[in-house]
Amino acid sequence: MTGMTTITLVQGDITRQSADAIVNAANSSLLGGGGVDGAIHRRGGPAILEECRRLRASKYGKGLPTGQAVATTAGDLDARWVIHTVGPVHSTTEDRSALLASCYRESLRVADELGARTVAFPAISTGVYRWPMDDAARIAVETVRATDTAVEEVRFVLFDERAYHAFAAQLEDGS
Ligand code: AR6
Repeated sequence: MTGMTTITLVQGDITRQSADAIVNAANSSLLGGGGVDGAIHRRGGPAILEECRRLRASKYGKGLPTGQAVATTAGDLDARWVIHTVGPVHSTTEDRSALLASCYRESLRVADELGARTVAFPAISTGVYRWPMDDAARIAVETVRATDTAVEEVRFVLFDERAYHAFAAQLEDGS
């Protein structure tokens, strides 16, 4: 299953991307929120929420645990699937970085199950969940590099210039 995964960076709105799968920085409820989550449900339309509700009524009655990932339709987005993952809230007293790494690894595992070859990720946990951008970029890039996946392109879609440069600095390091 090992292939060559290329990491690319784009500055912009992830809901404008064309990819096999777009990753959502969701919360455990799977029922929407602000940030990337709000944007994905707005632009993707009600089909995504409908499928999320079905997941809550079946496999994820208690919600999707932090660090895990699950796929739904991408609705009206230019993608086949949305992969929802729940990042950890940043803590200054507890190291939750393994959970943040798990979001990337589990999303890629789900992408492999689906047969997705191009996957767009936001900078998970760096918004409402307050993870410092440089550290989040390091964890994201290191985890993708260390993950055995058939995904050919991992595209990080960064909302602003600061996030873009944080990820670019990580790519220059040890690539
Ligand atoms: N495209 C790309 N990146 C974006 C976009 C967009 N359209 N909008 C925001 N970002 P966040 P989290 C950036 O808050 O920290 C939601 O309420 C943003 O600048 O979306 O994992 C969920 O329901 C930041 O760098 O996700 C959860 O409750 C990054 O995406 C909670 O927020 C992630 O910010 C999840 O918080």
